[in-house]
Amino acid sequence: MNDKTTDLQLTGQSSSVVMISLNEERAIARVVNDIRRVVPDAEIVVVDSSSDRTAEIATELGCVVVKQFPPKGYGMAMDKALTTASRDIVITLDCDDTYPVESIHELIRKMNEGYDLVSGSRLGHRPDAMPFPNYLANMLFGILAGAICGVRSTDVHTGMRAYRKSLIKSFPYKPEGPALPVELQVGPAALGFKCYEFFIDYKPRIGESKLEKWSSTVWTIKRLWRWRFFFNPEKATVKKQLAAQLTGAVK
Ligand SMILES: Nc1nc2c(ncn2[C@@H]2O[C@H](COP(=O)(O)OP(=O)(O)O)[C@@H](O)[C@H]2O)c(=O)[nH]1
Ligand SMILES: [Mg+2]
Repeated sequence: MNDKTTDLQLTGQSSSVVMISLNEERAIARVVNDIRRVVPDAEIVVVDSSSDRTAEIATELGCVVVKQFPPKGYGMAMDKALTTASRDIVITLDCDDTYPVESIHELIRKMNEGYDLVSGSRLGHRPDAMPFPNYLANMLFGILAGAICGVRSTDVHTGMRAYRKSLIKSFPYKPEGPALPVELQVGPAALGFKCYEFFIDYKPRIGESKLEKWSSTVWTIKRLWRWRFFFNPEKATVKKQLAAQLTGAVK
């Protein structure tokens, strides 16, 4: 790939940046403007379930805004965002200014090296912006991903990732519940998609957190269990179906 092609891709030409939002009117303009500064040519998709002005602001800033109201929860909103994205590389972010937008370039660079999924882990060290109980829980979920699924990841709940659109289309995730990032990390890794993880910074949030800790913990365990590495008929079936799709046996 020549330098010009690489430069063009780093402007976000082949990327959609997708976010979901629940009452993020204080953060949305800053986040969208930061994304535009880093990847001016990227499509920006916002699935909004707010009762405040988040959707109006995102529309004024030229985002593709999909309204999902009343709110259906994290997973259903993220599913809508992932499937609305129209470009080859689909990048997720929170709409709260916590993720380092400049790291989008590293996500794109790694995707251009041929990875199907690139993940920004917040847990290189304990981020000041993450409450200690959340940090411990996230560390534990990473350990459980190894123990239950045989997948190495330090942060299965990060909201900053890049996915190949074809992965989103072919991978049979279940969107219900607040643990979709968990399934979207361990499932593809367990099925043999090419995954890469690097450490990112994590900043203090603008606005109130919408995290439901207990529900999130229960759904995390459920989703890890779905991709458990010891004998698991569901995983074996999905593997066969994917292999058949790839070889053209199933359309
Ligand atoms: N559309 C939509 N967005 C949601 C919903 N729940 C959370 N969000 C958004 O999902 C993102 C992650 O939530 P956040 O409160 O930042 O959780 P945390 O990062 O785990 O603390 C934020 O951009 C929220 O506004 C929902 O039900 N619908
Ligand atoms: Mg957040």
